[in-house]
Amino acid sequence: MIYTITLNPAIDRLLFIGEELVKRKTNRISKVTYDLGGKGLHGSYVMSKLKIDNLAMGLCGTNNKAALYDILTEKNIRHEFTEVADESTRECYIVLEEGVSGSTMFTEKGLVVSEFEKRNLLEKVRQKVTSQDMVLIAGSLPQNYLISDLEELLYVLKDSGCFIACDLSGEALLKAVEVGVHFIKPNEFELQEIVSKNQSLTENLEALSERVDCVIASQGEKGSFCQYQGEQFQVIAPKVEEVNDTGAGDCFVGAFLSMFYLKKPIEECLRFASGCAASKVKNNDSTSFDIEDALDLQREVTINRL
Ligand code: TA6
Repeated sequence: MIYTITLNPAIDRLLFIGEELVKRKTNRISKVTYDLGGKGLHGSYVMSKLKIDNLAMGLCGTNNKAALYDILTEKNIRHEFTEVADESTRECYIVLEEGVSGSTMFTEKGLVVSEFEKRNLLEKVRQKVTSQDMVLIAGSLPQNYLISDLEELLYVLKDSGCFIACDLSGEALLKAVEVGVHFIKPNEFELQEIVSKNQSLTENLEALSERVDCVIASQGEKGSFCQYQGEQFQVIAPKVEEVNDTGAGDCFVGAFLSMFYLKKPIEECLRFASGCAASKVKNNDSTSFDIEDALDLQREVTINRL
């Protein structure tokens, strides 16, 4: 079983602007749509679509829980959230400009969580996770969820003996490395925050791999680098027409972990994940990708053993 833990989920509000965004001008919104937000939930979306048994956990606000649960039901995501009383799951805003590839994201800070609710989540995790499981913790932390809270959660997982994957950033990512989780996937900005500026990417990945079994440094449309079992791989992503890059990294993580969980060879995991992420950026929402398209696109992925 794979569990995903999204400590600070979101409802993404996608704002479509009819033309290019211009400062000091009234930029009219031509369309508004909603999608799932939060990196762990995106992972669960991919796993569910690939028919990998998974359960989405985490924290969510009671005020608008129906809106979040409706999206999860619509996307066939099995979930068991720890509810945070009198709080709202945040909204994140994704701005898409007509004729401009990519997107601009504005994220709210999110939940304020009580000690009681932190404990409830911890207990739920302790009761469910076993050594056979894989757990993905992904996304930002709620406002008063401290690094020490994350550390406690990571040690509960360590004690269970499960495989721990983290898609975190900043201090949270540093803590995950310090604790010695099994997988991390920093993007180029997140990597810069935790490594030495004087070393090359190759050296930094090697150094991180002393504590973390599988390290993937993602580089957007260029692809990624992976360090695993003493080997390094460069993954060159297929060229596609990018519409919305939001969630592409999450799609990669969800697809990679699904294949890894099925014990597929590392190159196969990387190739398929790269195909899924490339398919994702062709879609205008935060989550959609097409499995057939991903299978086609993975043939265009180049993997170089370094
Ligand atoms: O990666 C995309 C996404 O999960 C969006 O759906 C959006 O809600 C945002 O990231 C949340 O990011 P954060 O790092 O604040 O958890």
